[in-house]
Amino acid sequence: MTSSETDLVRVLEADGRFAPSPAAEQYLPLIEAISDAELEQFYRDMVVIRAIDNQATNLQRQGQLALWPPSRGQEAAQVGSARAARAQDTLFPSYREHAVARIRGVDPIGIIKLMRGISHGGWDPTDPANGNTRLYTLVLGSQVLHATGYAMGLNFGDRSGTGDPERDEAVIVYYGDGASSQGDVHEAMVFAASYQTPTVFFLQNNQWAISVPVATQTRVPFAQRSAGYGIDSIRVDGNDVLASYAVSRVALDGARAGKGPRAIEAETYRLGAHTTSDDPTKYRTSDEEKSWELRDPVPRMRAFLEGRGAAGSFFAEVDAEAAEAAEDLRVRTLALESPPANKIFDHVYSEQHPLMDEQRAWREQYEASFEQPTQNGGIRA
Ligand SMILES: Cc1ncc(C[n+]2csc(CCOP(=O)(O)OP(=O)(O)O)c2C)c(N)n1
Repeated sequence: MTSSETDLVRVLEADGRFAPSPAAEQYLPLIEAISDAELEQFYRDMVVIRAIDNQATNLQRQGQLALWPPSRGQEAAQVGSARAARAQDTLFPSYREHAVARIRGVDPIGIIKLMRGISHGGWDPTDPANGNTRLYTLVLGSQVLHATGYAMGLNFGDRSGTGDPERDEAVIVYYGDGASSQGDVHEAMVFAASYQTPTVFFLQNNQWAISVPVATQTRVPFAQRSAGYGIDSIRVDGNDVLASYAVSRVALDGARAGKGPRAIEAETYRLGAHTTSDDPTKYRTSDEEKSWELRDPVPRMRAFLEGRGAAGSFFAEVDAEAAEAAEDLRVRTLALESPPANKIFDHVYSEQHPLMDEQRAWREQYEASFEQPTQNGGIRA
């Protein structure tokens, strides 16, 4: 990697000290304007989602979920960017944007239902309560094309770049370093640059695509790649919530104002496993893990707030809220019931479809065959 530290936007050191990097200079007025209440909210967001994430990981281990992709370590990248979005913006997540989804109003039980295998989507992306958050996408990179197409639609509909910041909309799409090797991401960037769509490409570089290290995915920092498409690109310390917020604010404001697409590469680290099906000890060293634990975004922000004089009672209150949110999720997960099996045919097509009717009927007949009396009068097992 030729990745250089000098172009990285960072304002918080690993120990929470406020020490802006040269690249952070232009963002300082924005960062200094963040209110105390907002700073506390950033911290609260990160702590609560971490507790929810731990709970979901435990639920998977206890057989309640088929799978869970942990977000531990990536909270600052997600919270900063999601808090930077305006209510009218549309967000296209990948599959571990739990903090993003929660901030936009998605109830985490929707993610649980998806990972338990009892829902095809998890939530209704058109319900205003879900803050314009599209569904999780497990096919790597496809949401990047969806986001760019959606952003193109905003241009066609005069919903972006009209000069009215209260109305103008932008799109932010999340994807990973591994996903960036998919053709979809490159096609989306060519298209976005050609048509100047209001898309913000938010790449969380968490250093690994399951067991494939980032050095295999790219020879140059990802921000250089997107710049090569003619897209304004920036690298940010993704474990610094303030830096993530500031670069996302500027990128989204620019996209919304009609200045074309922007790309952000957030340098972060997946502290947990890729998913609960993965064992990272097979491919990464504990030294690497420890070095990133020292850059954990949550204690970093806590140290910053303590340095500004935040009261111990504030941290206790946040911990209590997080514990309550996690417990609430556990209780509601254990109470979930499976939908009727035939529901699987309901949303394959948006309207009734003869093939689905046929398959539904076949399945009903198959189930009923278990109930048919046998010749000796018993019930066939
Ligand atoms: C098109 C496609 N190919 C392969 C996979 C299998 N797969 C799931 S996650 C993953 C690695 C993704 O890594 P990255 O994009 O860095 O995201 P991360 O999971 O690290 O957040 C792969 C190869 C997939 N889901 N979709």
